[in-house]
Amino acid sequence: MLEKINSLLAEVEEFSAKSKEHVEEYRIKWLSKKGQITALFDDFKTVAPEIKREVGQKLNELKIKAQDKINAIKESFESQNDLHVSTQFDLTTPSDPSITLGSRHPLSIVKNQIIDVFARIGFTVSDGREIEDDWHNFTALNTPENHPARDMQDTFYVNINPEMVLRTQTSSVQVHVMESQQPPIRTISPGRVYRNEAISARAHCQFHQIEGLYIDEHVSFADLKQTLNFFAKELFGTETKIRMRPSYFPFTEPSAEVDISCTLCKGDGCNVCKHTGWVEILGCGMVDPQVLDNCGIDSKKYTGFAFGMGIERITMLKYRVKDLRLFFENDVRFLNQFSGE
Ligand code: 2U9
Repeated sequence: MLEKINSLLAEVEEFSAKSKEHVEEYRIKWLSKKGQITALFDDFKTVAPEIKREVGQKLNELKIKAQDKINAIKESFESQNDLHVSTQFDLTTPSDPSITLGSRHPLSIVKNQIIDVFARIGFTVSDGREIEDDWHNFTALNTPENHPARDMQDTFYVNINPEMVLRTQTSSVQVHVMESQQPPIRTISPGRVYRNEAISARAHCQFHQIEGLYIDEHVSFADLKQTLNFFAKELFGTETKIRMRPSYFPFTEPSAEVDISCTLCKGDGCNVCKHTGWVEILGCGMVDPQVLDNCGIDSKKYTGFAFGMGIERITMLKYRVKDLRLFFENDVRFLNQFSGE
């Protein structure tokens, strides 16, 4: 019996197969119910006790080697097959022209352009929550309880306890920033805001803002003006001029509204600028010292400027979009016209 086992061991070691069918043929020959190795296990019962140990070990070795050899050859045929399948595709074939790529939403394109401009002069981006408490959306920003901005007509209230609001401005994000870090702070906050307004071509109950904040020692109105001058030229073209008009916001003092020279008529007067030569793009001002103190920043040591703009408004100006509702309808005939990062 030992002789038979040794001869089969030699056969297994030398075995190589030309095809999957050939391997299967040998699996049946050696290991199936009627196979040679299975038959040897049956004969093993009759082996004399004094050589049983030696024969048993050899028989087990034979069975394991045969199984390993069959499995290894089978696997090598299967991986060759995978390789063959993958090389059936021509990876250089141009893609199906009927599959069109999507494009970025115009509001995202303009938002990213604005972020890029401010990133170039050291502003970071701060994100925050859309459902805010009264302190971060109103009180810290110097908006007293009877201020019209808090009116039910303007603000969406969320009826949970304590009462929360859908943020009406992204400056709430910057209140969190000021509460958690000391100056220098130079950050912008892009995001969606909500106001309870009737939907029309010029207004919506949701829109997008970018608000900016710069706080350090000796920050002045001149810094604000230069920053916004740089921004306007970068976004609308180097020939763009800005002008500032006095205004009022509860969180800034003094406050101003900023116009740019009309991008369409270059200041000569047209329908877009209502024949004034100027178009309003944002609001700004020096952060009210009370707001700094509210957020744990020493207003005797630090000053700061802030500004805020509506992304829809800037996008409408840049791309001459006449109806704000188009931004929210997801009509591909409108969206297809925009490309960019
Ligand atoms: C902090 C303090 C003050 C941000 C500012 C404006 C002026 C402004 C409007 C423009 C059009 C909002 O989208 S809009 O309706 N915003 O005019 N925003 S100053 O002031 C801040 C910001 C953060 C801590």
